[in-house]
Amino acid sequence: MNAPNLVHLIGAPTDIGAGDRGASMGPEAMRVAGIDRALRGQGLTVHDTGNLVGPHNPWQPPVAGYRHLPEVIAWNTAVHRAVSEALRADALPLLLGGDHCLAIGSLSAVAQHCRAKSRKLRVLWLDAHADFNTHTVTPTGNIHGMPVACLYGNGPQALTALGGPAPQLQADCIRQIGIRSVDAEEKRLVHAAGLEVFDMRFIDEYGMREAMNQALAGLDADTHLHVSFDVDFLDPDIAPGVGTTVRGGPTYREAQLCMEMIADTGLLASLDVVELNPAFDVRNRTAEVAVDLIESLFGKSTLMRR
Ligand code: B3U
Ligand code: MN
Ligand code: MN
Repeated sequence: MNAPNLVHLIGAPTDIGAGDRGASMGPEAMRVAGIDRALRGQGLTVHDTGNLVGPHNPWQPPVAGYRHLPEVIAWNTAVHRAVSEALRADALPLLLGGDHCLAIGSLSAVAQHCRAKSRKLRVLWLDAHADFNTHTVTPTGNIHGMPVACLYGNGPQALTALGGPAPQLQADCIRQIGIRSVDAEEKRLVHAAGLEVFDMRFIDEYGMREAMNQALAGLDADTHLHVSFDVDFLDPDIAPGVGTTVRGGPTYREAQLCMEMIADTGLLASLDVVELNPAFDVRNRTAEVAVDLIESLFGKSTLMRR
């Protein structure tokens, strides 16, 4: 099956799982930076479904290891519904976050769809962080640090079972790329779960090309490829507009190659773009870089490509 030609833009204007306010402005910043025009330029049909609606951010401290759990559940329920609807319409859901807790709703819809269609699923998690914390080990209680754990069945039932009985993801379907900030206890959990991680040490030693070759190995025409793009994946020099900058991330060129190699598979079938925080940005530059990279992810190439 070829990648869909129709894209559903789904705005989720919330910072409910984050440690800073402002990711709620992400969807509008992406629109202002021209996401719609960029995708149309790649020959895609774009349907902007507008913004989902959910509870406001009450900005309260964590309760039993979770900050804003009821609100996070409400937002993810809405995301799950919208992403499921896009997939049913044979469209490619492009979730405009919002913080990374929303990947729980998005990926549980994708995983459910793949199970129903007997399709294989590969997830590329582009991030500075592993997002594998649980309520017992989290240093912050912020649920944007927990989506991968939830998708592996480790979290509150209302989140782990959004797409049917947990776990939504099988242990071997995810590849994490660009990781450079993992909490001490979280690290132990990542090792115990056997996640395949291409951290910055790997990218420094072997290069982005080798990391992506390995991360994309074993795909076939029947694989649904999902990219969860946390904008803090990028080096803060090119992407200051995120809540949790971590120095030493992929450069513009490395990020471009990463996106181009994904595009070359022709298998991209769903996408999250999360953690863009215009409150920390400079003249919307991070949103523009994100749009630029997304163009490459959807196949923009220079003359040199054969
Ligand atoms: N690991 C830390 C920090 C963090 C995770 N994801 C983001 N920040 N964006 C935590 O709070 O769990
Ligand atoms: Mn993340
Ligand atoms: Mn991150």
